[in-house]
Amino acid sequence: MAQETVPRDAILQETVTRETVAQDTTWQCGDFAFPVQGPDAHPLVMGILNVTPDSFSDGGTHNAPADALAYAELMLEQGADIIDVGGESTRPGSDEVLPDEEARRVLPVVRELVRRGVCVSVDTRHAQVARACVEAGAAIINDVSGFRDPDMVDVAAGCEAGLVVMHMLGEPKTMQAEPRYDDVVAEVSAYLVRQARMLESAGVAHNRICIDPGVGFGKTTDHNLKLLKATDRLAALGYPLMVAVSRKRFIGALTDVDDAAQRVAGSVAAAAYAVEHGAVVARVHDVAQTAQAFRLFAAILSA
Ligand code: HH2
Repeated sequence: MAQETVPRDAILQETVTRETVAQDTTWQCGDFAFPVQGPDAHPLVMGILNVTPDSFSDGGTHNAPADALAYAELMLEQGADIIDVGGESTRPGSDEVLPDEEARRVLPVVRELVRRGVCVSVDTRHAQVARACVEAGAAIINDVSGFRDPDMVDVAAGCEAGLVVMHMLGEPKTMQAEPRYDDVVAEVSAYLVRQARMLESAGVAHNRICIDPGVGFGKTTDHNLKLLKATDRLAALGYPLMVAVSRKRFIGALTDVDDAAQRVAGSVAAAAYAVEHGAVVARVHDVAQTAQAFRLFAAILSA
């Protein structure tokens, strides 16, 4: 992977320097400006809308555009700020979906949600799909491959969408084979800062970038826990931080719950922990439960 070519000490030094830089007060996503610092800030809920036959916890449940739109409306009523539309499962071991097929799945849904004024994120690692969705009005590109593809960087630099830069070790097909790090928090932090700065060098404004350590993407349960425990350190890197743990396998492993749909309480607990430690966006399947937890949190903090 590309990060191996950059001296680690240099990256860590940069990371430390960045900690002293004040964060932007908003995350700018096209025409949407989400407050992420200061009195107007509140944790943002990104509702997951998978239009795939095979996603790990909700595959096939709202594949048809009409079902997907109805489900998006439900999540918006429940408190979602953003709808993240995905047409390719990136669960461990999954095969890549060709961009034409992925675009065929997501575009009708993206177009209609944009028409309704929704802040739409597209969850894709394919530049062709990202470009088509941004042209259709999507306000966020959520790239689980962290903008490694130069074509994806071109798309990012040529638009005003918000960007989610995620860390993934390798590719979904093989990432869980034997993930290894000397220091998972330092290595993931360094990667995220380096990719974010690469995007800034390509012309992307700092306040468009959000970072995500990629829980479950080439990480063991222990790696995931270390990253979650380091939320405050990741949140201090100078970019809004996303927590995306919803229903993931490590929650099942830690709580003996095989059925992903039954991992809601663990997911909400982990998201609430992360938000309390500085994360500002939560990507979740269970919007109502997460929004309820965040509202309670806010009430306690402002009492
Ligand atoms: N996880 C998944 C998909 N997209 N995006 C970000 N930024 N962070 C994540 O951790 C992340 C993501 C995997 O979850 P899901 O979409 O529910 O499943 P699948 O990939 O099987 O569709």
